Formats: sequence, C-alpha cells, structure tokens
Amino acid sequence: MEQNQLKLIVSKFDVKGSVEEIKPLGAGLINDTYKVVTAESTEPDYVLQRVNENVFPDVDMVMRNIGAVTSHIRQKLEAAGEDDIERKVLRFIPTKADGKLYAVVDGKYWRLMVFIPNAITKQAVDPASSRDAGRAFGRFQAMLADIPVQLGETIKDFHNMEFRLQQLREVVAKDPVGRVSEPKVQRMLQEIDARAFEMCKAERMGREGTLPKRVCHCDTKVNNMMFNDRNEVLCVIDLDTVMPNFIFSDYGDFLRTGANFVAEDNADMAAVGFNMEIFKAFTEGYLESARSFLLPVEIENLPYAAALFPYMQCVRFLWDYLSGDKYWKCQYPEHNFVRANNQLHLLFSVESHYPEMQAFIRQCLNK
Ligand code: GN1
Ligand code: MG
Repeated sequence: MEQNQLKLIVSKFDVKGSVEEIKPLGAGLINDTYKVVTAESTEPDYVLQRVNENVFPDVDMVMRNIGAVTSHIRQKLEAAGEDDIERKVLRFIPTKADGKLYAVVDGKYWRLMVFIPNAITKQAVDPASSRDAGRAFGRFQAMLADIPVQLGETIKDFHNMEFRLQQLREVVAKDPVGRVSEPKVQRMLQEIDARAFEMCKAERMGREGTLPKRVCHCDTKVNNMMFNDRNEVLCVIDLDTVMPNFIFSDYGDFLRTGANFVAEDNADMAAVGFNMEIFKAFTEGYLESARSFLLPVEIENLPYAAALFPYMQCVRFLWDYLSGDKYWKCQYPEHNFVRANNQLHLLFSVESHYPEMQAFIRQCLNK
C-alpha cells in the first residue's frame, strides 16, 4: 500500500509524534502488519495492522475484547508494582473521532498499537523457553480470571469439538470433490470415529456444569510471545482469539505446535512424534503459575488436552481436504491430507505417553 494512504490511516488515531516512515512488518498470514516509525526519539514507534474481517466477522467485538483484556492486565501489573509495564502489555491507540480502538477506512478495519522496543519473537522452542511460555500463558489466564466484563466469542465454536466433528460429517455426506472414497480417507475416518465420543468429553462436562470456561488466548503458538534480550517472556501478543474457553485450548494447542518433533505439515510420518522434554518443561511452567486457580478436573485432564488438539486439528485439516482446500492455503493437492495425517500420528504418539504424562503431572503437584 502507498505511504500516503497508510499515513492517512495512521492520522485517524490519536498518535504522538510525527510519522516518518511506514514499512511492512512480520509475515502473518491473516492480518497485514506495518511498523510506523516516528521522527522524534522521545515518542514511541507504532504497529499498524489491518484485521482480516473474513476470519473475524465482528471486528468491533474483537477490539472490545482486546481493550478489556489489555486494560485489565495493565491494572494488575500496576497493582503488583511491576516495572517496565509498557513492554509487558500491549497498548492500543484510540481513534480521534470516536475513541474506539479501530478505524474503518474504505471498508477495511485498521488498528494501531505501540511498538514494543528491544523485543523479539521465536519460531521454535527449547525446554527453557517452553517453561517460560508455560508460565506466561498460565499467568495470562490467572490475571484474567477476575476480568469484570463478559468477553464475546470472536469465532463462534472455534474449539468446540462436537461442532468440528459435525462439520466433518456434513462434508463427508456431501463429498463435494469426490475424495471421501479414497482408502486413506476411509482409514482416517475410522480412527476419528473410534475416538469421537471420548474427545467430546469437554463439551459434555461443560454442559453438566463440572468444567468452567475461562478467558483463554486460543492461539498459543510460541511465536505469539515477545521475549526480551535475556530470553525472558515479556508479554503475550496476537489477542484476536482471546475468548472464554476451556483451559485445555491454551495448554493443548501450545503442545500441538511446540512439542511435535517436526512441523505440522511434515510428510515423513515416521518423524512425527510428541517431545516429552517440551511437554515436561511447558507443563511445569504452566502449573507453576496456573495451579492456584485450576480445578482438579482441569489438572486431571491435561493429558486429554494434549491429545484433543492434534485430534481436533486432524479433523479440521481433513474437513478442509474433503471440502476442496478452501480454508488453509495449500502448496500441493495433498497438502491438507498430509497435515491431517501428521496430526493423527502426533495423536498416536501422545496416546502412547499417557501414563508418563499423568505420572509427571502428579510429581509436579507434589513438589
Ligand atoms: C490457523 O493462522 P494461524 O496459523 O494463526 C488457525 C488455528 C490452527 C492453525 C493450524 C483462526 O492459525 O486454529 O490451529 O491455523 N486459526 C484460525 O495451522 O482458524
Ligand atoms: Mg495467529
């Protein structure tokens, strides 16, 4: 996009300093991101982002959620007497016109936040950064436990397993691209069916009232955290999917991405597997900061959460494969099937570690 057009968008917000340059930042697949450099060294730089309204149909709700979450965390940090708060929680800039945290320009949705200086993101985790990530996501949930507003569901039924299975069953019935009869698809459907009842237990416990929803991040990949130059987590970013959910979402989705030996689309199924070192480090960090508020039923079911997310992602990738590859970008025709198969193999590996996971969690609690 042109500088002048971008500058016009920035001018809708209540910024300090004068804009010198606006340049692309990062490589996100969902939102477009730019760094806004200001001329004065005394004023902050900013991050300008266009929110993808196809993925997030209610941007107003997304930004109300984010406003509530960031101001609640800021209050907590202030009350705790933390230093360097500006680097520990994002600050979104309101618009001049109506004070909302987004501006609509030519039908597109934009937001502006203060750029956090001297911070980096990472693409992969070692045990030390996993432990820190566990602590950070646990702390994030803990700080939001008493948020006084009801947050909206920014993507409806996002991590609802019953809904994801229903979506899969519908596409199997319609078979729009004729892939359902492939033997490999049939084999995968059998594996999915065999576990369907067990994997929906969170939804059942939710209905029975034995499992609460709490404010979760719902996209807990390692690259959604900022680290300082001492390798410590500063803050959690990418808050679009923050919404009420079972805590299994944050715990399970981190391990799905962080504890697989290979990337989620690696086609070498023999290389796929669940890295127990990462599991242990992340679990230790998470329990350290989250055990004060977690219920026994939540802790007991952490191994289930580790299985649920590869399972759910297998179902979602297979659904997209059978739909004709409409949701995730594919580099080759079988890409979505390979992803689904990778997640299924990760699930097999997680299942083989159940007793070890349970023993480790008990050990953490006895410390
Ligand atoms: C999508 O866009 P990204 O990579 O943050 C998806 C996640 C999936 C992930 C699988 C809004 O996340 O739920 O786990 O792909 N996000 C949405 O790669 O659907
Ligand atoms: Mg994301």
